[in-house]
Amino acid sequence: MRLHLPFLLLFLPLVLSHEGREYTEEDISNLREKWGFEYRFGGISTFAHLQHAHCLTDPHERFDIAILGVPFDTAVTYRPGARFGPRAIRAASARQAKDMGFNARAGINPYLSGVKILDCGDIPISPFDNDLALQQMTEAYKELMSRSTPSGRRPVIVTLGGDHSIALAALRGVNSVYGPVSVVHFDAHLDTWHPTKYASSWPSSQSTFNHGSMFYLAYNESLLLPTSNIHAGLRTRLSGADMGDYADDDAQGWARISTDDIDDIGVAGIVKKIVEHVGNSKVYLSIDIDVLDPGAAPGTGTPEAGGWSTRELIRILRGIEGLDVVGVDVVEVAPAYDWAENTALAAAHVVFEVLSSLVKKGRAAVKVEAKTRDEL
Ligand SMILES: [Mn+2]
Repeated sequence: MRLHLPFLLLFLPLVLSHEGREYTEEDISNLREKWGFEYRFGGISTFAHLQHAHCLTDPHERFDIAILGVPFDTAVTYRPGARFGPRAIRAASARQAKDMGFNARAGINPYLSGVKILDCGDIPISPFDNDLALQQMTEAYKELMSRSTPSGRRPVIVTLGGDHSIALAALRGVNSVYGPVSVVHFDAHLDTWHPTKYASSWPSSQSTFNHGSMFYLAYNESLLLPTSNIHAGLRTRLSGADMGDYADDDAQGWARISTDDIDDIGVAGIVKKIVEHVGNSKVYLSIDIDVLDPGAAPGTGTPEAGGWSTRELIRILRGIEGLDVVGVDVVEVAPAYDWAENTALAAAHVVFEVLSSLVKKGRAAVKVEAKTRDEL
């Protein structure tokens, strides 16, 4: 140990000379040529190796699409753990990258399209106080939705959840720009439950905000269009001894596609039903990963047996690529219950499909605008 100080002093002049080294542009270009790449399994984990920016604190960083982590899971009715969803989905997206990102189904590479997609990091959210957490999420969404994209529009935020309750804050953000929107909701569960359906003799204001009631709350805040919302992939048990939950859901303006419908009307029938139902309205796309069968996605908070395969969900998402989507979430990935990254991989791929659709639709819109200007 005593030898360390003299030993270090011996090398001090060498260290100082390195600190003082001037790098030419050629030196830097050599360094970049040698080290300026990442293997799929290397690098700091952002979604699909996208550029990271702390968008909430840097209003000058412009983007068309933001990947935003919302690590919140203290509003769940069963298994917690989705606070680790964003980092699991990012890790599982590692094989997605610019140079290997062409989506053959969609005919586009969302990462080589000129559309600026940033990984905006996570919203810092209190795990101790859900009233505060909802306020923090709401402010964060409204802040990011108020930004202008490079082409002067409003950005689309693609959320990595988090439990499903975060959709309330995301819808408030979307509402601050567009007013009420349609919701296309992939889920095994309704999530329109009146908060009193969760029995407690200790009611409180915070307990009304949970991951099975956020669309009920959104309806009561008039964030949804009155009749153009639709669930897809339902197979939940209902409360009580009748169809009362469906009646409540009807009253909130929702249509329902059950998991079993895929056997009767197929992927094409489901796509048709969704597209016809929401029409040209602005759409918030909310994807609870528990819509998938637990065999394909075990890492989730409230698994329900007998769900769709990942392939079926992907094909349905491809089918609805023309919808006017203004906000997206992929939620309820809880990696502690996952098996070999199955759930996180499914979520990462679902995000890839959604990004492909957003970019395709966005580029089409840009082309239309350009043509109009030329004609003038
Ligand atoms: Mn849900």
